[in-house]
Amino acid sequence: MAQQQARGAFIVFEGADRAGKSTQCQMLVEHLQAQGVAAELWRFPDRTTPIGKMINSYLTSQSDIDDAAVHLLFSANRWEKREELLRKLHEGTTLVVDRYAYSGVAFTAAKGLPGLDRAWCMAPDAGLPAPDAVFFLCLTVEQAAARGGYGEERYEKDEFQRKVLDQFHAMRGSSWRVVDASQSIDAIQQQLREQAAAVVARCQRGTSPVGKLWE
Ligand code: ADP
Ligand code: 2DT
Ligand code: MG
Repeated sequence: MAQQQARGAFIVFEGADRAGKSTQCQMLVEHLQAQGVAAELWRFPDRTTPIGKMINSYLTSQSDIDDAAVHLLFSANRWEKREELLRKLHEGTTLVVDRYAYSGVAFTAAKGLPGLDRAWCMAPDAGLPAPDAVFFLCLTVEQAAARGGYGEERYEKDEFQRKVLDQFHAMRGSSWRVVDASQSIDAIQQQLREQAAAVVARCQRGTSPVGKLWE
């Protein structure tokens, strides 16, 4: 039988651009810390590493990178953080992560390029640590548009965002909690806190080892 060990929870936020991921992640981490839960906010891409700097340069259109190659860079950016991520979880730290491999698959598959279908997009992330829960903040492109204009980054266009949303919906699995992101910031946060508390408690009991994508 697998050894039982208390650990931190691995919680991922996904959703459309401007659905409120960054706002809610930040609030959830502060709440968990105030409750005495060791918790850290992470995000992907992690733009601070050498690979992350290449990704940042691509997203801000300072460089062009082949679509397949940049997809592999986004995945490599997760693999380079794998050891630290697992160490933190096993030390008991809960990680609240702003985007993960689901964004990786959704954004590249949404390009609709020959050869880069969903199966191809999923392959490089296979075997990465799987989150204990994915909080999907669900908002239409029209609702998101009411929150103000896009920034300057690549991918921030209505038509493309619609295709990304279709890809996300096609990937919804059993660990996903879909939250109506059109509610007030506080109402959403309340629901997330309840869901997160259950996930954190389950991981603290030590009965669920960290899984692997895409098993
Ligand atoms: P994301 O990280 O998903 O792109 P942000 O958290 O950066 O989204 O939020 C995008 C914008 O929408 C910000 O200006 C934020 O203040 C606003 N916002 C976030 N959540 C809500 C909400 N529930 N209702 C209205 N505006 C929101
Ligand atoms: P933000 O920093 O605003 O979240 O934007 N992306 C992200 C990918 O194309 N592939 C990935 O693997 C990940 C994690 C989504 C980051 C942008 O990068 C896109 C929007
Ligand atoms: Mg954000």
